[in-house]
Amino acid sequence: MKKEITFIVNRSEITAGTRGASLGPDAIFTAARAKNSTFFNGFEMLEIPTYNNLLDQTVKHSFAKRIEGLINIYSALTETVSTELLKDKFPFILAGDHGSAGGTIAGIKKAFPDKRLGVIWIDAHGDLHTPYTTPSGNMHGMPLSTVIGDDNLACKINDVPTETVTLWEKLKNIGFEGAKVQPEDLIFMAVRDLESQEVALIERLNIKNFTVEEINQKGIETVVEKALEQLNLCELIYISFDVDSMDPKATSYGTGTPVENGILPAQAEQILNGLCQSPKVVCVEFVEVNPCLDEKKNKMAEVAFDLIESLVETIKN
Ligand SMILES: [Mn+2]
Repeated sequence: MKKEITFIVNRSEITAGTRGASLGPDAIFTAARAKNSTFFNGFEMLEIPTYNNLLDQTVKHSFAKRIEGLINIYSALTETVSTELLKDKFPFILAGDHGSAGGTIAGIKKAFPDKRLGVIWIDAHGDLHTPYTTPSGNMHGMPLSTVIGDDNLACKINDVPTETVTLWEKLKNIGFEGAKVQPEDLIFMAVRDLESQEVALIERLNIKNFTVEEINQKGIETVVEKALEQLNLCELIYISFDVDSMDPKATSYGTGTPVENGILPAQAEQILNGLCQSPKVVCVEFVEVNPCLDEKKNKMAEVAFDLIESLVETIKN
């Protein structure tokens, strides 16, 4: 693809339900250094300001916890991602929790408002909740709802206060107003832990999920081909990689919400490298490494680093 990469480091964990994901990017740097690797030397590294101090304060919006901080993160992220894209750079985001990924997507649309954007979301979770449907209020379950323009009111379980609604509407319009991705341009891979509200939305919008079973049956090459084929009409593609897409037994429990029976690291490598063969891929994000929860010392970050190293080779060449 021959693109110059800019790493964007976003040490935020305000949208997760467990603590420690803000240490994820540094755990990945540590994994590299432990191997005496000079991999990260020479790349431009940009940082997004954090609002993790909100975790020390009382929650103001129980159906959209710390949304006031997330708004600031979306603003900074849309600005940084769009600026790098317009400089013809390839933004590679290393983030804490997954909650800010909607800001990355908004940043791509800010740079290229008229281009049709496809999203490949590799994750154990659907991340399609809204303040109206969330059982926990944790916003790492909502990033995709901030970009597809559907609040899933049919599955409403919460009476959301007006002040929260105002901030939610603001969040959805940062960087680019309204829906940024059409449901048919959103593809899930390895999603296997969904709540009933998300299942209903996925069925109503007919969102494709390549399950772990399907990936195992059809093989990576076919799955990559089918995914890119579905995004045929898209001009740009963004890939969001949550490490919990992988099987915790083959990696570790070093992530906020591990789910059994995921894909293997070798499969993740093949999927990521296969997708990034497409010149349409303009941005990749890695999220949810949590070294505080890792029973195998820094294993999850080590796995993530190996994947990043391999993927960067594909993107650069
Ligand atoms: Mn996840």
